[in-house]
Amino acid sequence: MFYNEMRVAMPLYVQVKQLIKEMIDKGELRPGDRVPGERELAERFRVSRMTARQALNELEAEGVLVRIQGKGSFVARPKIRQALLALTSFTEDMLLRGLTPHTKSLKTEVVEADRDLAELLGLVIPREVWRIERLRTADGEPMAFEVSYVPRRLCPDLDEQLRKEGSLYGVFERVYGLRLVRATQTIEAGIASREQGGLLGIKAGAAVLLLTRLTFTDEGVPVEYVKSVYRADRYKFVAELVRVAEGREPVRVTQKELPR
Ligand code: 16G
Repeated sequence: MFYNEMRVAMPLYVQVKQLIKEMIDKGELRPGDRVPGERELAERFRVSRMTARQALNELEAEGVLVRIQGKGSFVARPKIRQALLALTSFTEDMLLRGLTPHTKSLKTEVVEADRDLAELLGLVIPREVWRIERLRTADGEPMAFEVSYVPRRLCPDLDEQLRKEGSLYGVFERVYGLRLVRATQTIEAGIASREQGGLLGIKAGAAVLLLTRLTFTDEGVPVEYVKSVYRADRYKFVAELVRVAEGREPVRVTQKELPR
């Protein structure tokens, strides 16, 4: 089985990995299915248990398989592929994928922005902002935990409107007539705290994606600064990159606009 022309130069564990991936691609193994264990793979493919283990370990590290202690390895569900170019809301993103979005509002309060936040949101006086903590779910599954900061003067009764509408972008656009046109976003690797893990249904210390987004209206007014924690096992971000033509300036954001 291994010694066809294509595969002859590849290390054995890579071949085992490929065979498992092919089984997934062909639908012979579906998300949630148990993958044969080390011993079974070793027997089936006539490789050592160490080779089988290495293949399983790498597939787990790549997020193709999920290992549950004492139970074995299972095919992971495909991650949500989130485009990096479009300025969309969580609600829109989930609906687009045929998933039902839901928001659990954890805390809504008015706070005084500290200096950094005031600078990002372009606030002098008053510096009052809404601080909104929300857990976002799709088909009942926790996906992200978000803390948003919105200048109070732009949205005086945001708490009430959000309770009625559910979608923050919906409230911005439909209630306050704010037209969102662009945002700067950062993405970093992180690990879930115990509290975040509890909310997101993952272990404390599991990989997460930390995002910030600063969103502007068509008049260049900063309307929201958000810090989000996304499950790294459920999300991947996808961007199309274009080579900048000679003599053309790449798109730049000013240092001041760049969220921390
Ligand atoms: C996205 C945004 C968040 C925004 C939310 C609005 C990131 C990382 N997250 O989740 O800033 O508040 O969409 O969604 O940019 P909603 O309209 O469904 O409340």
